[in-house]
Amino acid sequence: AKDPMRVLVTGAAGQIGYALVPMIARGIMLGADQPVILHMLDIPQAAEALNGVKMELVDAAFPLLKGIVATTDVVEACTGVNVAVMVGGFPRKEGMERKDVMSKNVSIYKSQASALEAHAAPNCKVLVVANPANTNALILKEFAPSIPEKNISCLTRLDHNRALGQISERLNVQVTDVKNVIIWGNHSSSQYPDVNHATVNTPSGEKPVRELVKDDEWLNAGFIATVQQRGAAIIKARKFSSALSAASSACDHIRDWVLGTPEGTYVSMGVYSDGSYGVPAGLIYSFPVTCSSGEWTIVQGLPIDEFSRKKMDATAQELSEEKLLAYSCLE
Ligand code: NAX
Repeated sequence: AKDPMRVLVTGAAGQIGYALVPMIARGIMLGADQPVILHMLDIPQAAEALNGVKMELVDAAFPLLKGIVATTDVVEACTGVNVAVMVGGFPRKEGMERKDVMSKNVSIYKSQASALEAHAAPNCKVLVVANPANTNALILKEFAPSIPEKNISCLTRLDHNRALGQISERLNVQVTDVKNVIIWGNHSSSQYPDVNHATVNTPSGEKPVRELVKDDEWLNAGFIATVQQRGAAIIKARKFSSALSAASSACDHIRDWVLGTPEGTYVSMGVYSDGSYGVPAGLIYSFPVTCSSGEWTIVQGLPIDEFSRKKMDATAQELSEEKLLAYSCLE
């Protein structure tokens, strides 16, 4: 039998945490043959709720779950973890300035970066979910200089999956037959959901999404806006933000990263830009990637048309501004 892997979930007493920890304990993130020890962190005000989540995990008697650490101590939470899913953060509240929210999250991600750097297992993989996800991941990277930058990412897989879902609904095909949509840039409404390289598996072979949809106006406007605004639509409908889909997508992100993507399929991950596709180096930006042997690689050489270029640049610009704002909070 495999040795257990330790998986940290911060903000584990929150909504996404409540959906995510049972998925991890069931083997959805790391595989049905991979035992896990869950590390759950939250803040002292949420300690009682966190303990309740721990009680439910015990009550569910998950065969793969070999241990539970539920704590408000960041060092205890980070010690020995192989995977860290950072869901905890400070939400934007009514009337708060962007700078105030950024400042709270910069200080959280700065201190959690130091704890991970000092106490996580070597080669720990980090996924930041909490918003502003790309910039929180960048701060985490800056304050954990000994963690390789390849090990720090942010979640745009939910946006990616939303794009797959929209295409599958539109064409009335199985979501598993649609692939290679791309989310470029920020996990915000400036993101660019791109279908120019996406295909559908049909009885007569793989066909481009554009050829099957035959409605460029929808693909260039309605589709993009729906994916960009989906988070807001969920809040409007449910009165709470996306949780089960965020948790499921976080599992997809880690599973593909650790276990690899299928041949010929790429997925979207927010990763440290090396300047590929003219995206400024030094931003955490969502790219199309393939994964193998626990490492992601940006898909190279995709042709980019003028429409895409503008949208990719606009979301990069927003990320550069967020980065400046985050740095101004450090002063
Ligand atoms: P909740 O408010 O339900 O949960 C957040 C939890 O984090 C709370 O239990 C809170 O006590 C805890 N927390 C706060 N500060 C902490 C700290 N310093 N250390 C540890 N825990 C801390 O929010 P939820 O709906 O679960 O969303 C969590 C985050 O995910 C938010 O920032 C949200 O904006 C972000 N999202 C990101 C998505 C993505 O695709 N990247 C999609 C879903 C979601 O909106």
